[in-house]
Amino acid sequence: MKKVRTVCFDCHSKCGIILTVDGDKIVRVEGDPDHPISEGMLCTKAFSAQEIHASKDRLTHPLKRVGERGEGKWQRVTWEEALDDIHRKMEETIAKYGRNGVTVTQGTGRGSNHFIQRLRETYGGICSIGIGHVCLAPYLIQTAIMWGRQFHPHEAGDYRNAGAIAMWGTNPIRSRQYTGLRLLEAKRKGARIVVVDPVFRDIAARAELWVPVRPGTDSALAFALTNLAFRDHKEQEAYDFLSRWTNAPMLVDADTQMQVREFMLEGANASESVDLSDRKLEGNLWQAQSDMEFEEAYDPTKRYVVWDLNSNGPVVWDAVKEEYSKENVRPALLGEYELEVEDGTKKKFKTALQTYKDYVDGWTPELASQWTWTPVEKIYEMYDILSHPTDGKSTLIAPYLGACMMCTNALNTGRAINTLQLLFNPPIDDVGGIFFNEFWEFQADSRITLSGTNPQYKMPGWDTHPMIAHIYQAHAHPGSAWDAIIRGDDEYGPRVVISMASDATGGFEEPQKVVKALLSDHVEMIVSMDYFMNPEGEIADYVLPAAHWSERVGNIDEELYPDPCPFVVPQIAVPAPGEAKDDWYFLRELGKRHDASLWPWESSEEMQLWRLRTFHGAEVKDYAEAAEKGYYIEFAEDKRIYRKHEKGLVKFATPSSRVEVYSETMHMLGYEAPYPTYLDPYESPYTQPEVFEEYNLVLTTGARDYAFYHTAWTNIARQRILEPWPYIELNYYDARERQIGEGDWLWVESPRGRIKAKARVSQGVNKGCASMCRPNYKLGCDELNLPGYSWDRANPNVLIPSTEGNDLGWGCAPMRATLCKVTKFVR
Ligand SMILES: Nc1nc2c(c(=O)[nH]1)N[C@H]1C(S)=C(S)[C@@H](COP(=O)(O)OP(=O)(O)OC[C@H]3O[C@@H](n4cnc5c(=O)[nH]c(N)nc54)[C@H](O)[C@@H]3O)O[C@H]1N2
Ligand SMILES: Nc1nc2c(c(=O)[nH]1)N[C@H]1C(S)=C(S)[C@@H](COP(=O)(O)OP(=O)(O)OC[C@H]3O[C@@H](n4cnc5c(=O)[nH]c(N)nc54)[C@H](O)[C@@H]3O)O[C@H]1N2
Ligand code: SF4
Ligand SMILES: [Mo]
Repeated sequence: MKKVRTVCFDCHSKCGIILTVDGDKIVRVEGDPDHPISEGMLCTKAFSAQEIHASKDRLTHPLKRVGERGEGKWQRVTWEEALDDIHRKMEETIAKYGRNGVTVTQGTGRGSNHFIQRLRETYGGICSIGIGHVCLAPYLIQTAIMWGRQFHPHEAGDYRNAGAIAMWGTNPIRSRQYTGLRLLEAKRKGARIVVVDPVFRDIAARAELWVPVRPGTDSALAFALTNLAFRDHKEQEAYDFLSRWTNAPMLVDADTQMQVREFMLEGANASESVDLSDRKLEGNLWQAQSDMEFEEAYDPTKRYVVWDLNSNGPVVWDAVKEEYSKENVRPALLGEYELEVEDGTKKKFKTALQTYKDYVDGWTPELASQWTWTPVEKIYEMYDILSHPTDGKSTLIAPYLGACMMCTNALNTGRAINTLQLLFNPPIDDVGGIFFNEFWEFQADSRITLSGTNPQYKMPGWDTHPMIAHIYQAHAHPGSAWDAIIRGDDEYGPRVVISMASDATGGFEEPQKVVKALLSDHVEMIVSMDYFMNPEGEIADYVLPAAHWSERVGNIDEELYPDPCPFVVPQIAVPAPGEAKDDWYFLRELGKRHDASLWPWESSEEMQLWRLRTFHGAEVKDYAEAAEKGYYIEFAEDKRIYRKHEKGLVKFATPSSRVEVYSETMHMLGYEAPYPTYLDPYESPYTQPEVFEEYNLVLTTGARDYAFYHTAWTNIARQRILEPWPYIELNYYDARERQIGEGDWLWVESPRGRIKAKARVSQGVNKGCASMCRPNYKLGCDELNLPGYSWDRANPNVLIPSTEGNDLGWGCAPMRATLCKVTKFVR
């Protein structure tokens, strides 16, 4: 018997865990009390480690298809044979069709994000069909545009020291347990908690106020709260940050919606004049921003104008030097000011913040209540709580997947909530506020990812959703990619699909289309690497067995921890079944076949050690020594430097070098205005009333369950027993109107298709709304005699459109706001 300290990676919480092992068996599972984040906490999934490790369903050897696609006839092959063949096919296909010919599909990060990108770059920069159109990327991109740096609330929010907290479309008790821990600690210290969610879930039971919303309308709620904040002159309380570090005071030309530049003023140097109507955004701005090289060709002057209350006249903000043209400036945040312009006439200009205020002035709580289906008194009550944090501490607003990542108005909702947050004057990069952690820069470091090695190119969807597929070049827009495959598009349609730790038939919207694409003659090779035979694997050409976290050292590399931010050194506790390998092995061995010099490591231990030494300065002689130490605290605790922006250590890499509450970039990318505006969901009672006549419930899909990590573990008895059947949550009155009772089997239908689910009826669902959780129950559980439903019979994504109703630029699919109907299932 031995004890092994390692990391659970059955979700992003990555709790520290100690396994007691007897031979190849895990006999005991304990939380690691010394782990700096989880502090000994584990959830139920961790306790299934032995069941997962020893599951009879595990893939044990590489398999090659011998029968027809999907026929289920396989031949065992060696890793060498599989890797050689996959490599050869990739080379041939890239030579014939170019870089879009081969794609990697990705679900959530499972510890290989950087090395997947390295593999893509190794092969000349191949395509990726990732889940970044939803998940956290819509939040990161929104902060990258607004703040010029990326963060998300679960890592950046210092909840423990806040006095009021809004958990807005996020349920960390299930989804990110360390935030849950921190939230409960905040509550014990007196913090006031508000939860915004169409469904009353566990986290709402811990809150002072539950604010139900109609899915997909959170921006309206944000505008109403902003409206109230302006009524209370909250911008004056936040004056220091807003005036000094944001572009709120910059003057705006109402005719063009552009910020006023110095050259537009009377007496300015006319030779510096630029034609602002002819601006283009190109290249990989995401990379450029993280490299702090964000020089936008369309405005080389970068000299903006603000109104100085001290001198009662205009002053120029030089965004390159980051200074005003004179000393002792006190910028006006709100108001309208008259300036002499080029032709000598006078013209009035409002500040950027005033322009936004004018917009939200129309968004009274009463109006918002009509759109959001939130009782108006709840909006006032929420505002009151956020305005009165306990002991005068900070107010933190944490929006996540439910609010601003998976609906038609996703990016603008994120920006609206972020702007609201600024009006509550949180400490910026300081205790109780929003921390600037550094791991995003580190994650994108080109020494790991090799990003920038290959020239930019156009991925599928670059024309319809330019932000994701071209300008920020994160991933192809999935719906466009599947369409390109179905069309047999030689330029944009991938022919080889490699799915590692990703089941394309489970994670993406409208899997009918995904499967049609994968089964078409245009796809010449599919590779699936998983723990189990998943539905995509069933139609693949190669199925490769993956090692679980208890059996591997690789795959633990996303430093997405809050404060502190440790780099944790995992250890192998038990041998992987058969020839199962960790994902880094696959990436490394494939990468070597193309260019061995880019993959100089012999093992995943070496890869971890390299990272540890290169990025964390660890001086260790070998892996055993690193593992003995276990944790390397980075960027936090006593190493944390506060208010880095004030010390020049952090830049806001935006065109104005300031946090942009007013974003010309967003406007240039096709959004209605430079400030956030409202857009009702594409398929809603108001946008499509004729569809609503039949499909008369507003549906949100994908809320997390304790028991499952996305679609994984429905075959593991210890997990499945917690949620044995697919279910849909309905409001009690909606159920009664339809004569539906608890536990009834229902058809859940949308204009795209139908699936099965059992009714779960309560008053904890906003009336008129319905919710389905994420697992699609693809695998059955023999031990409990419970069925599996493959990809098409209980998977809520069947109901979601893949190209319609997406967020304009980023292409977020409307997974959290469409319409459905429910009818009793007649056997
Ligand atoms: N309708 C709807 N759809 C959603 C969402 C939603 O809220 N609503 N959420 C979206 C989001 S945010 C995300 S991130 C995606 C996630 O989607 P995915 O990450 O694609 O999740 P899964 O469908 O579980 O597919 C992952 C597969 O990888 C396997 N696997 C798990 N860990 C590993 C590993 O370490 N190595 C290997 N090789 N295999 C592994 C699992 O067994 C599983 O079959 O789903 C998205 N889809
Ligand atoms: N156990 C477990 N943990 C996970 C995962 C998992 O599969 N299982 N997946 C991981 C991944 S990849 C991610 S991205 C995170 C997601 O983390 P979270 O965003 O915290 O989790 P979700 O449960 O997807 O969504 C949170 C809440 O949003 C609500 N919601 C739905 N629609 C709306 C809406 O329109 N407006 C508002 N305000 N709320 C809405 C849902 O009812 C739900 O309670 O979870 C991670 N953690
Ligand atoms: S699955 Fe549970 S124990 Fe494992 S990392 Fe996530 S929260 Fe922690
Ligand atoms: Mo995600």
